[in-house]
Amino acid sequence: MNQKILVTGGAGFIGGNFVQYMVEKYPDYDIYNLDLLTYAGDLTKHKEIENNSNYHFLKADIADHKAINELFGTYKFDYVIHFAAESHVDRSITNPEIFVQTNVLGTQVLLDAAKNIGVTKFVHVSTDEVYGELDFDPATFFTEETPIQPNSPYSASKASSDLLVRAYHETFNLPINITRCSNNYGPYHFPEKLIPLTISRVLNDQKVPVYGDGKNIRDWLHVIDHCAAIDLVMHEGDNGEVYNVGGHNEKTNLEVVKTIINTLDKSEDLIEYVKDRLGHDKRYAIDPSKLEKLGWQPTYTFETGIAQTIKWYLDNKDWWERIISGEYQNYFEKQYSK
Ligand code: NAD
Ligand code: TDX
Repeated sequence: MNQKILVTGGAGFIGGNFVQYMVEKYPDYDIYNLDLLTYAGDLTKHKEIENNSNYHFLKADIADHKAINELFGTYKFDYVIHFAAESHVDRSITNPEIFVQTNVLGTQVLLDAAKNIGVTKFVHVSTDEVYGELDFDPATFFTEETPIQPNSPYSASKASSDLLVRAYHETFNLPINITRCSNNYGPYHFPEKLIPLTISRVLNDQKVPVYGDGKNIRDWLHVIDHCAAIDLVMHEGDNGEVYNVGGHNEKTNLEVVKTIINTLDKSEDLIEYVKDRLGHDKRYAIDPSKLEKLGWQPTYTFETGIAQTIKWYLDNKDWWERIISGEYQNYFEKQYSK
């Protein structure tokens, strides 16, 4: 019988890319995309796979205990790859409650359901932000042994969910892996995040808001390299282990924004320095050597990945123009008028 893979959050950015990657790579697996379709979820991205016989969509809230247990009872999933979350740091500063509801309670509900049916593996997709921040010493990196020290309500909710996943492994022997990836970018990235926000605004000749002095550093990874890492961990990861995911692509925010402006042949005058994010982490940088030993290598450098991504946004204006013309307008005005 085909393996049944439950992908939560498969209508979002990374989960959506992962669903497409899996549907195409594994015709013998049944891929179940479970998503609540919040503001960040969108099914139009799956036009090309929605009629494939190995793709299925289930609409549900991961924090709805009854609905989730019924679905697990009906489908008896073999794997759970858990992406669904509230994912934007700025929104967690203005409205933290939903982050606890979805990221913490939702993860616990899924863990319980997975325990009850006895899955082969539960892969929890987490973030390097649970480690807190690094200073600007380029010789320092987050390893899997770095203490958990989250600074934002978003990262605190992700860290809490990581601890629950770990506890279900220790207490109930649930087979798990936790992945902690650096900042992703690529196709279908929601334009509230720095890279798609910059590309969409520069293409419309609008100012790009840069927080503080623009010198904060993020470690960027193309989303397809993240998908390949999760594919590897799901199949080969040692039970109970945490794997950091990152490709050594550290850039200041200003470097990222200037690269996009220059690639699009626009003026750097579009940069507008705005009030800093509260609790803004200085620097993230991943040591991915544990995952590399498992057999993973990224395929994109930042330079090749950002060129591919900019081209994708040029070729897919319909997708992001529809998003930024809706409720997003209210979000943007509120967020940047502070
Ligand atoms: P996203 O915001 O683009 O997508 C989240 C998806 O989850 C959406 O489709 C949304 O509808 C769905 N969702 C939200 N609440 C739900 C609920 N209660 N029930 C069911 N579905 C719900 O997020 P993303 O950027 O694709 O991130 C996916 C995961 O990867 C998150 O867990 C995030 O913490 C993690 N992560 C993200 C990054 C990054 O750079 N974006 C890096 C490392 C880890
Ligand atoms: O308008 C902006 N101006 C700006 O200067 C925005 C939206 C962001 N920034 C800065 C803040 C960060 O230093 O750019 C950097 C990147 O910001 P985001 O795109 O919001 O990402 P970040 O906060 O680093 O978190 C992302 O990576 C880790 C994802 O949103 C998380 O889900 C993931 O866990």
